[in-house]
Amino acid sequence: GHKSALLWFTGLSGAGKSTVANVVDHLLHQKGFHTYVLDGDNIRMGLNKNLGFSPEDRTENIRRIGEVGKLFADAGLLTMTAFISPYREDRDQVRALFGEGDFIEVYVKASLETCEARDPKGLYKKARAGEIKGFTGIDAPYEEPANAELTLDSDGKDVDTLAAEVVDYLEANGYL
Ligand code: GGZ
Repeated sequence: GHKSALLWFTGLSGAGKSTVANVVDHLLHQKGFHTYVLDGDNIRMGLNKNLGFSPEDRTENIRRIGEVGKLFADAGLLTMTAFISPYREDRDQVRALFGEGDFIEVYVKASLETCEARDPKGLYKKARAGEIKGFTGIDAPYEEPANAELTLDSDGKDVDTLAAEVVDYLEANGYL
């Protein structure tokens, strides 16, 4: 068996949080582990569909995701979450729900330049044009983690390399 834990991916829109988390999910499934990914597709479309992107709503978004992540971890799943989670205090509140070693903060680090160049949904372009207000990195803050367990260099490495680094971390630290 594996040690249930919550892998909390944080970073800018376009940094690759969801993509990396889904590759890790696939790799762990192949190794026979029970895992689950919480991301905007299954949370912001459902449980949190009444929340937007004001600072208050983001804080509530993260609080609920943290509580759901705790339930999934209690159920024995190795769970991954992929949300910008821009506020350090909000991430630390989630961390506080977990015991030592059960919360793993993974900073998917990409420069704003990289994310803007990728712009898979054209949202940065809209934010620059003023069509979206309060977009993270443009006119809303992103507070970098101070003590992430793992930092992934998304400017310099491809998704498969980053996913392998996460799996290596889990193996090296006795989670798998
Ligand atoms: C940031 C926004 C915004 C604003 C819509 N700011 O690339 P995406 O599309 O799929 O990732 C972004 C996603 C962020 O939702 P999160 O739940 O991760 O945010 S937070 O943790 O801050 O609550 C982006 C889209 O939603 N999006 N408006 N204003 N991202």
